[in-house]
Amino acid sequence: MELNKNNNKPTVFSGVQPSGVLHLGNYLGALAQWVEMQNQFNCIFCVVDYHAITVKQEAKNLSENILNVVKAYLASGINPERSVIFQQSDITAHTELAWILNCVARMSDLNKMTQFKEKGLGKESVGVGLFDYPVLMAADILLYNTDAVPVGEDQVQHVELTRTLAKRFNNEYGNVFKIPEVTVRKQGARIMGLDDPTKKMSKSAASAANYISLLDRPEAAAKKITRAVTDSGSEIKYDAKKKPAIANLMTIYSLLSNTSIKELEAKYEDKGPAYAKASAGKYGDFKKDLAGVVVEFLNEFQIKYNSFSDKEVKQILKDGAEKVRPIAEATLKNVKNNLGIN
Ligand code: AQP
Repeated sequence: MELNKNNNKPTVFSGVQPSGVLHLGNYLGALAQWVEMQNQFNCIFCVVDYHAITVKQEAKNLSENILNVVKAYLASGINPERSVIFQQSDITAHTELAWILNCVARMSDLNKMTQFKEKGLGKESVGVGLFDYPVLMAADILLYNTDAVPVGEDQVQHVELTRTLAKRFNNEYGNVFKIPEVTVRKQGARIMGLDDPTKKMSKSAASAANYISLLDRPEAAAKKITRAVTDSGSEIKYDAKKKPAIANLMTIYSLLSNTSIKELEAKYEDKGPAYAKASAGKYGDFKKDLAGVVVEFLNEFQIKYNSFSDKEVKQILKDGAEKVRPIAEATLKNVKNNLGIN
């Protein structure tokens, strides 16, 4: 891949933390969007391992999860011939730039971020790394002259902070950073928990009933769909406010089966109250079909996922680091020049 050399394509940068097995929310909110972008952009996809350690990780799990995230990228359709895949900690410029941006960020900027508050909820204290996570994310993005950052809705606030820090640095020390735009999918930007449609699907959720992991056994995933919380009533109608659980299930169904919400509403129009009397119960027909769609998706995904060896993945990460290192180092050099510390 040429990366900013022989083409005028804009650059996309995004990443996933290797903090556990990826779930349908990660896939539908982020990875599926990345796959679509590969044609129009120079894409750089990172495994953000330094972000993962903002919450305690077991060393053995972390090293496995790093490789597993890459396998999930590949199984989703990220093509290493067209996109660069690399590991954040392989490029030291990320942590160097994060320190510099720490000196540009204000406590008041970070205090506005909601993620550390949510993740710190119920804990005695919050780690400095978790509080500072958005600054490291800003460094990740800004090192690569990024034009667009495709993320799920929960990360939008962090990309906005990135823009603030980049503009502030440019104003105070001279123009170095390109100001990136955030891109969020219209549908799927916030997949909610199956056990609680008021909270986002999350890999660190307390209960496995919250999420469908991309590596869940398909039959187990089907059970999770059957047991997913639903709303009162029995109509299959998209209404995110009044029927958040059904709206969430419809979003998953729509994206995985490439069927519009309108088509789904039409398909299940007569299957509400009448069907409720049948054995499968309320929303039964809809959930049964959705379970089938999820099973089919997971079967296909997991066949691809299991076809990649650790050796192959390590080579992809090594090649990726070699491709991005010169870009990161050039940006860092410009930053240091402007600061007077080269
Ligand atoms: N529920 C979600 N719906 C849509 N998109 C989502 N993303 C995460 N959850 C959802 C998007 O997935 C990408 C990678 O996320 P991450 O690894 O950076 O972790 P996260 O955003 O903190 O959420 P997770 O995956 O649930 O991890 P934990 O529980 O460890 O915090 C991002 O683009 C994110 O927006």
